[in-house]
Amino acid sequence: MDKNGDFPARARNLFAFSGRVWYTDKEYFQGYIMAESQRQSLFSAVQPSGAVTIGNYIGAIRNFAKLQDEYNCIYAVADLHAITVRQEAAVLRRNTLELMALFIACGIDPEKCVLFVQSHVPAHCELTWVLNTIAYPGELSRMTQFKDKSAKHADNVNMGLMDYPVLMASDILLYQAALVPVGADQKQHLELTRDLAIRFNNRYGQTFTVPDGYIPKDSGARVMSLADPSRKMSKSDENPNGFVTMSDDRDTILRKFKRAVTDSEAEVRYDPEHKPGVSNLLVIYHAFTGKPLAEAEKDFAGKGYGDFKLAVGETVADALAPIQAERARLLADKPYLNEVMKRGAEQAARIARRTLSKVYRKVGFYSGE
Ligand code: AQP
Repeated sequence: MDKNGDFPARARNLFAFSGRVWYTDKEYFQGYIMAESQRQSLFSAVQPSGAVTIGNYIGAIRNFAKLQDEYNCIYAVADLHAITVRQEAAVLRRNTLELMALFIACGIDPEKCVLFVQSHVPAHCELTWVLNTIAYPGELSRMTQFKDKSAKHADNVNMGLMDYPVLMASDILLYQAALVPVGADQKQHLELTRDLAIRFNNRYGQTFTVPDGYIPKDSGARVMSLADPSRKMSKSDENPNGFVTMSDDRDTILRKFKRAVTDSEAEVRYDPEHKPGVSNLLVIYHAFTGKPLAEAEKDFAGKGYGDFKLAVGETVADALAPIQAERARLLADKPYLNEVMKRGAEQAARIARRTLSKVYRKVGFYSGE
């Protein structure tokens, strides 16, 4: 069945026929149903809290399209999460549309995946309320991201910032996702999602699938800032030289890589502990070329850092060019993007409602039926 709960056109049409065709297609139909029911669901989201970086791309988004033929994939633009730090309304709206276009430009096919904007599906907030009643302030205040963001936004340490991981748990658990493709920075939040799912299941009976993380095995799980390789690359970094966005033009990309912090040696070697800057550039090069790190090192043997940085910058600019062109084409077609997100929200709401009804029944809410 598709995300609307309908059978695909081929199955629908052929199922209605009779005779020889009926027999053949009954087999097709049964095979199709088996394949679909054996598929696991997968959820992930990205915040429209700024221009998406190559860190977000390498750690998360580039995996999204790869997984869409194997799993029932559900991907969201997480605008509810984004407002946990101050956003300008017009900018948030623009970033939301741009992220939707970027998802599609990166190969996510809205015909294969459920693609939607988080605030369009009220069930995310509704489940968050219920999960809040089994989440403890102590565990939420211990989250690294909460501590980091509280320090960074000391004038705006709000309840939403602390509740961020509970909303994230709701995002995932609503869709009974078995897998969650994220970068390494989200590992702690994912652990909390698992804890909440297990806690709820123990208290109220089996309700949620307990999800596993799908964290890139290679070093791309944590891309570091170009300006300070001891910190992760973040789209909300105040220093724009720390990150490369998916929409930076070629000159900007080359300039940022040229300024990237390295070290006082002159050897291109992967050694994250002693050479974090150079190692980070090698990881980025590896992510965009697919070359193993050892082979990437060989490409720059005997070369200076100037040549190395230029080559990494050119590789990234070349790889981003077709994505940027497709994103621009999609952004020029706003009705199409609106249509995709509307359909996605309807599909997501239908799946989410099933889980939410179950949760409401288990906790004892009177349905009125
Ligand atoms: N530097 C990174 N390296 C690898 N993966 C990363 N991710 C984020 N930064 C890196 C992964 O990108 C996905 C989307 O992240 P998000 O937008 O939901 O939130 P975030 O993790 O807080 O990302 P940012 O860029 O740091 O955003 P801001 O600055 O707004 O907080 C996630 O899967 C994340 O793991």
